[in-house]
Amino acid sequence: MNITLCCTDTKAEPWLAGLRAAFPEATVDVWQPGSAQADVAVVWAPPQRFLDEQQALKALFNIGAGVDALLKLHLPPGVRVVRLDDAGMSVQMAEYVCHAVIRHFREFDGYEADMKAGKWSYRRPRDRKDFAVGVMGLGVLGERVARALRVFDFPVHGWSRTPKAIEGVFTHSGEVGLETFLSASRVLVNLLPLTPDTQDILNRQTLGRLQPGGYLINVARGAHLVDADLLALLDSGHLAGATLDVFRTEPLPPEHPFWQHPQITLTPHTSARTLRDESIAQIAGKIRALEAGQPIAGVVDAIRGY
Ligand code: NDP
Ligand code: OXD
Repeated sequence: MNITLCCTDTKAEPWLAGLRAAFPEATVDVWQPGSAQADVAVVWAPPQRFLDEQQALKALFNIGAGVDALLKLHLPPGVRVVRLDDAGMSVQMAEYVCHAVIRHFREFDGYEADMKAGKWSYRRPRDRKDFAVGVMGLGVLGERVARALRVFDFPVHGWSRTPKAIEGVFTHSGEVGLETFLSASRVLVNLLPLTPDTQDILNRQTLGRLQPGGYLINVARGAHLVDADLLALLDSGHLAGATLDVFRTEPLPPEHPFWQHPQITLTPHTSARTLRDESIAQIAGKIRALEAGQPIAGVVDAIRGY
């Protein structure tokens, strides 16, 4: 077997060492223009030239959960695109989202500012019944996040394309379920994949349906959010704030108004990082399963877009 590695923005050497250790019998190399044809590729943001040259690939393993960037490229015919299926990401996402929800709900930013100013003062406890959290996307990450929020007794709503049942979570699905889902939610967490159906889904109309004092947590993709609509809803007072981990352009350009906005908390696309050892173990297991003709989880449906 011939395995090729093509990772833009990621150091290739440790991945190469891990894959070589997992496949001592195979040839595992970093792709260079003109490299030999490989059977399997492990990629992050590969250039189109890589795919144009590697026309014999049977499987393309993405070292991330989102495949939106990959699906914009012309892929070799018949290649199976496989996304990372948790591999240590869902627990990180649950930590990040619970932290953001609780920080907002308990007004910890306000307390931090008070303490820095030498001010000892209390805020009136808020009722968590008034802080229903809506999780958009109930896949590998969204379901884990919804379950984690339930541990803190927040009312939790979830929205997916097809109907789901998750204990303790009010579930909604499809276009018909969207309006009820949004109007039941005060805090909105986005964990949808970026597809033609979900691009710009966080806009004036949808965010405007959240309960007054709404709060947005976007941890999926920047292109889900219409930036100007978020700013307008913050200015109007309909939304109380936002925590954003992902942006239309990354790194976020220095002149972007999000940087200085007092009601926006930013992090640099770090809510759920790809963990190398877990990812290599998962990918190696799937390559072995494919070799043995067994089915694997995480194969992307290119028509559906995720
Ligand atoms: P999954 O594919 O497991 O889940 C996607 C969920 O979204 C499913 O529940 C699916 O519904 C739902 N969905 C898709 N399209 C629609 C639609 N049109 N309407 C309603 N629901 C829809 O993805 P993951 O949970 O693994 O990851 C989600 C996204 O998180 C990734 O695509 C990526 O963009 C982002 N991400 C961000 C990271 C970060 O660090 N910021 C890290 C990792 C991922 P159904 O169940 O019915 O199919
Ligand atoms: C991913 C990401 O999709 O890191 O895995 O955003």
